[in-house]
Amino acid sequence: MFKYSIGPWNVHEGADAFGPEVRETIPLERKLRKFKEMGFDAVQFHDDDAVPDMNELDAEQIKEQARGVKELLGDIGLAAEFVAPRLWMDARTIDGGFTSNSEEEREYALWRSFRSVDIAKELGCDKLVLWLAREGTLCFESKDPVRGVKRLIEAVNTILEYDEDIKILIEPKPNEPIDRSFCPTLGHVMGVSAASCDPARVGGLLESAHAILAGLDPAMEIAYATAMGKLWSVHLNDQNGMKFDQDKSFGVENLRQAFNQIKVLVENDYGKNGEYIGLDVKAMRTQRLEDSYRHAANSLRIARLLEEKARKFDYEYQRKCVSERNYEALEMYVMELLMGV
Ligand code: 3MF
Ligand code: MG
Repeated sequence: MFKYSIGPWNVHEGADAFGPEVRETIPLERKLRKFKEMGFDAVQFHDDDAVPDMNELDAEQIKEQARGVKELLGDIGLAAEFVAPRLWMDARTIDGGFTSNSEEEREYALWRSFRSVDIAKELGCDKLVLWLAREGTLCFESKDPVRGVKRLIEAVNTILEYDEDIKILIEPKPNEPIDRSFCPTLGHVMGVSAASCDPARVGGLLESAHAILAGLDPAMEIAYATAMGKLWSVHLNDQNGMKFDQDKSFGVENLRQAFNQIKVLVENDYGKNGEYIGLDVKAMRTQRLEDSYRHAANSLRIARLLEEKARKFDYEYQRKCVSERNYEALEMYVMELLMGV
């Protein structure tokens, strides 16, 4: 059985690019207690989910607040999986953090990353996730694209040097909010890892929707990073084609693709080193406050049901089909398995 995680941002107020919030903000502690009740094992944090207004605090004050969150987690019975610096919200990161043209802004991005490492250690986890939201260009000619990649690698190295235990998981996404990312897919992440000063501490987090936005099958991305020994977390969700990032409930758009993501994870004993299956899902904007968790519950149920299906996959029949090269029969077997007939 897999262990599952989720982030406080997955219980969302519903604001989008064209309209304001439609649901009230639920306080962190209530969200955490609800996650536990729903069957989650761990929580994923943005740095300022754990320590709000951290820009106003010094390093010691930030650690102290993080210790309070650790106590709360202990009390509820949840682990912390990772911390991610929220590098895309500040006026200083409008044009990227690590790859900004401004030295001052690059320094701010590193400051937030160091503080995120501090928070992670206080929360008892050794994983830092970098979703490189604005590390790319809106206007191609506005940044030197070669230097951009090199700056990203330098930032990764600086964070690795800041703490000898921290592991960096890059969460690639090809676009949105930027147009062209310096690190759009897990293949690129593997390159950054190899070029870093300590490749053993740089891996990836695959988000289904992000792979689909790159025109890739998330199950193949999961397989690729697994083959490299670098799949250290996942954000399972779903996405209806190449449009805005939807963070739909896992499996609701493409059940077979969802099944194959779980199948690859099952086959490779994902979780054997303590990895969690993260669900990075958002409720539809239509939903009322009392339905703030339904999408998360649905995703968890779908993931668990697919886990069961994957565990009873008939490999003997699969081998027979493969030996006869009868892939139509194999495909129909998968469809019937998923349709429950
Ligand atoms: C954006 C995302 C983010 C990241 C999160 C942790 C809001 O497309 O997927 O979720 O997962 O910030 O890095
Ligand atoms: Mg994500």
